[in-house]
Amino acid sequence: MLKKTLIAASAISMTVMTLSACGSDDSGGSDDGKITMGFAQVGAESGWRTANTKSIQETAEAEGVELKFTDAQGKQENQIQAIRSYIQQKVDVIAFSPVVETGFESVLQEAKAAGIPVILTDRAVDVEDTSLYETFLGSDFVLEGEKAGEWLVENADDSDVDGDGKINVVQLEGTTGAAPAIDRAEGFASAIGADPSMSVIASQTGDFTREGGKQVMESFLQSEEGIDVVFAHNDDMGLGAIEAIEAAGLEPGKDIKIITIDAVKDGMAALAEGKINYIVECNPLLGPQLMELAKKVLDGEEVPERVVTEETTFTQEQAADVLADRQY
Ligand code: GZL
Repeated sequence: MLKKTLIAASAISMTVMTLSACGSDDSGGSDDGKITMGFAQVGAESGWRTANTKSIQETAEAEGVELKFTDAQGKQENQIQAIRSYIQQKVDVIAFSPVVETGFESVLQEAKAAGIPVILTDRAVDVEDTSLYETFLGSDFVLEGEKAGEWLVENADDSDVDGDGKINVVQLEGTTGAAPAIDRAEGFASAIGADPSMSVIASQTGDFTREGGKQVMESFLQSEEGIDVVFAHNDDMGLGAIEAIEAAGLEPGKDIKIITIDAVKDGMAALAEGKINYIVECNPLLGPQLMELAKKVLDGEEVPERVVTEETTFTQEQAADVLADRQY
């Protein structure tokens, strides 16, 4: 199947439809002709994930897709087990957000052998054979990291908080091995490379959780001198860092600048309050596009290899303007 990349509008106008199973005769989809989808979710580690799960569950409900849903609690073995159970149940289509990039090859081969199409959402897998999945729906994480780094380079003057001529950045990484963690770090590093006064002096995973971000930031405040900036791979770790910075008697957003990614409500509130300095949006509302892609795949229609969600960025002033209207 010829595939291509499609930059999808952030909100594809969607007619609500009752998606009907168009798989092969022996597909184990529900008897009443509705599509049966097996979805293996990463977990419930962050505000972004909660919003992502809500979008998928609500859209399935609205569009008459029978959704079998599992929460892997951040464990790859649980995701693999869930996918295997969907294969045994002969669902019409499987979708999941791979907790990490590697280690899914064999279970994807089992799904292919069973004739069940797979759609990747949110996070990508690193596989040789891209025919193991139909399409990838999600963000360009490298671009998200670049946007964060470019803002810092553009705002370098007032980011050298201690005035030593160097801008020392500590990085709170997402889950080790996860596509957003790998790619956001890559994009950020490439962007700040433009300014020789900037460097990442310490970097450690906080596993995308608020508690993880707080604990790692506490250790950085003990071990590192002259921290000017925190770059957190998601809002939740940035919010944890705020707690650690305040507990150390410092003012987040002023004594230490903070840049995060996601733009969930709690992050946007902290941005509007001045405790975070800049947020790069990562859109979790993938439900409508996922159900649309599932219908196309089961109808045998051509789908793009990659559907990249459109996203924006927010300054403190912009956050104050949009906070009341945020959907997540
Ligand atoms: C990004 C997603 C990341 C979010 C985190 O698409 O995979 O996982 O940035 C979430 O908040 O935990």
